[in-house]
Amino acid sequence: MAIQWFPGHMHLTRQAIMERVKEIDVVIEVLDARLPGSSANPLLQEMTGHKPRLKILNKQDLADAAQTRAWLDWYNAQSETRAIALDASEPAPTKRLIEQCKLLAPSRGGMAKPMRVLICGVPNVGKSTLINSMSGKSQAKTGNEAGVTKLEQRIVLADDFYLWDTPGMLWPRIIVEKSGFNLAASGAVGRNAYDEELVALELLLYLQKHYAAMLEQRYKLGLGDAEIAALHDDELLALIGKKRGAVMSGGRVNLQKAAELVLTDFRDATIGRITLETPAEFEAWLAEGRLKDAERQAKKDARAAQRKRPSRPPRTEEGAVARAGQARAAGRPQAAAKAPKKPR
Ligand SMILES: Nc1nc2c(ncn2[C@@H]2O[C@H](COP(=O)(O)OP(=O)(O)OP(=O)(O)O)[C@@H](O)[C@H]2O)c(=O)[nH]1
Ligand SMILES: [Mg+2]
Repeated sequence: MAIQWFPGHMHLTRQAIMERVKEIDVVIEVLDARLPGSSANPLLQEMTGHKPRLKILNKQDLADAAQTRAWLDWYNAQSETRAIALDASEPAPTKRLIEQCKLLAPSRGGMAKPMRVLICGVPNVGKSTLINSMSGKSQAKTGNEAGVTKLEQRIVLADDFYLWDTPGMLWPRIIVEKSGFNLAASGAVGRNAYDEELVALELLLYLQKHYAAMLEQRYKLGLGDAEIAALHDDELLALIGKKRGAVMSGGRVNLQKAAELVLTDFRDATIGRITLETPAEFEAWLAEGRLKDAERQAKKDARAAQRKRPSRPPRTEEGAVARAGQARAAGRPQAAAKAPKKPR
């Protein structure tokens, strides 16, 4: 099951960003520090890749600190990319961000050439919250669900520094299946676009492997790391449901309720500070996703070519003469073979 969510307002955002980016000096791409690779929008890269860009690994307070460092090192080792980590508890990120923007666009500044910055990223990643803490006012609407900001909004940070808040945007086809799951687990996908149980199971699969001790700590399963890792994800979800009282009459575990509990516990870091992908893991998923996508495209092209090909070979004069010969040999009357008329 691939998770896809690209509602109408995202189409409009895509067009708005394409227009706006022409007059922008720096693009700030807000990523989720728990899933930096999966929350990097390839569409955005395509539309804004020619502009200086700063990546912010936001919500670092929820992510695994060691993994955030690994991601920052990975990004900052790439040419033309600057990345910093941030979270909403930083009281005044403005100074740090303005410094970074000036490094990226040194010719901008002053009333004649104000710095124009576009803030974009996937839904619910904290763009509007960041803008509010930068401006020191609640100018942009925020909320803990995907799709709060619906329209682009300009915020004047100083006479020579403008920011544009944009609605969260995903992309029309998420080819890395794991990214769809991670985005849904983080809260970047609309509630009706995914199955909570499947997303929770996929999340548990990763946590079993990388954060088993945290699962034990949170859910008091009475199991060691290796035992947790060896459980089937279905069994683990049922066990968590039982421990947390998600039980229906008759004693059966309510798996939907258990899934919701796990997702909420992950989203607010009650399980602990967790990152769902390393740079190497993400690169491997991306390579696999691209391969599958190329195979899918090749099959689609082959089907289209088949549809275009005529079902019978076109009738040629030589073909008709040959068919007439075959009919004669078979003792059928020649008229049945419908030999072509000779030109007069
Ligand atoms: N823990 C934590 N929560 C954050 C942080 N930044 C934002 N949030 C919360 O994340 C939720 C989404 O924040 P918004 O600023 O509305 O996100 P957005 O990117 O503007 O979302 P859309 O407008 O839907 O695209 C809110 O509940 C914020 O309080 C952060 O650094 N850490
Ligand atoms: Mg917003």
